[in-house]
Amino acid sequence: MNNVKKLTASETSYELLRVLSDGEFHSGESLGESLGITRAAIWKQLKKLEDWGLAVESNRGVGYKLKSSIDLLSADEVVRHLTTQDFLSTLEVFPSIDSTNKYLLERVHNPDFSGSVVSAEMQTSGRGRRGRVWESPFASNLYLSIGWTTNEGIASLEGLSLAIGVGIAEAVESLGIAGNQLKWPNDILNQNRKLAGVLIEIGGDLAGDCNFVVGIGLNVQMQQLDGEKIDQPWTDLSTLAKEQSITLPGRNRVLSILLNHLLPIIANYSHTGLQPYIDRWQQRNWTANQAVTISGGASSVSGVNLGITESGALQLIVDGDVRNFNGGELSLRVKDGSIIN
Ligand code: BT5
Repeated sequence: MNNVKKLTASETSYELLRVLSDGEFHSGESLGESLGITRAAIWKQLKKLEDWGLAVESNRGVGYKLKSSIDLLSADEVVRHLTTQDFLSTLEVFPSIDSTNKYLLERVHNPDFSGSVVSAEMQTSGRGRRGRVWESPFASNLYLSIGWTTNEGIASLEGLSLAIGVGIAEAVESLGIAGNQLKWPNDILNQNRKLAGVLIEIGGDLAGDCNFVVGIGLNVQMQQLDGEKIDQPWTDLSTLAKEQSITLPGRNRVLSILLNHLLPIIANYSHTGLQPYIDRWQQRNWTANQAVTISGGASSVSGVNLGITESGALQLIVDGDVRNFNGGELSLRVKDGSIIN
């Protein structure tokens, strides 16, 4: 078995939160003792938790508690359930980061870049495509990036975001959740609500080995208030589990399951290409055989959605002709002409 470097950030505030994560009262004295700091220092650390959007209740003479218990990430826990350790070099978990993709893109020259995974409880600048924002509230969802290197050239990665979409959908289905849909090129929906997104970014020098980062945001248990900032319908695993009467495992377990599906796809993609994933993608094609509009910049074309080609292009029937589209975005045109992103 591979010796995976596992690192869970050991910031004092994160350690403090781990003690409080049971949702029970803890006295200032006992918190100070378990962390080896003074009571005054505890108070300072508690303020930091508020920056992460967490409400801490205090009761004179009793101590401090969180509003409710919280399921925190742990690199050890994730690795415990991994069946794909051999693909992994490092797994890092942070309480807060600007963007997990940005973090790995800044480390493409690290010797253990290929096979490195980074995950965080929250992102302060979580990114989507074209400068869009990925809402990333604390300890609610999964935000992760996987770094990899291929010497087969950038062309060998064609269609990878579609294969990743299949991997995410299958991971979610292995939890017992049905009804996932794949929206070309990179969204995972469930009953027309966005559950997850994928952002693949290429780092460094394009001439030599190709270093890339696969970023995934998967909603697990997002508060309504956080979701209000999202300008399209969204959902999360806990809502789906409730709707489908399923018991969901904790976030660490979900993260392991996700990695078990995605690491082999990424590791082998330069050799397999999109071929093994095409049918699995088509089965989940959102708006299959329906009228859609594809838009890129100011221009847009409408046609009937036939699904993807072998190279991962979207195929539409436009005015009786079959046409392939490689860039742009898909948006569904509903009968009254309004657009759902
Ligand atoms: C994506 O972009 O769907 C790619 C999202 C990738 C996020 C991951 S998190 C880990 C890694 N590190 C990063 O910094 N990013 C990656 P796009 O197709 O452009 O979709 C963005 C749109 O999705 C936004 O404009 C919103 O409409 C919607 N959105 C934002 N946050 C969302 C959320 N948490 N759940 C569902 N939809 C969201």
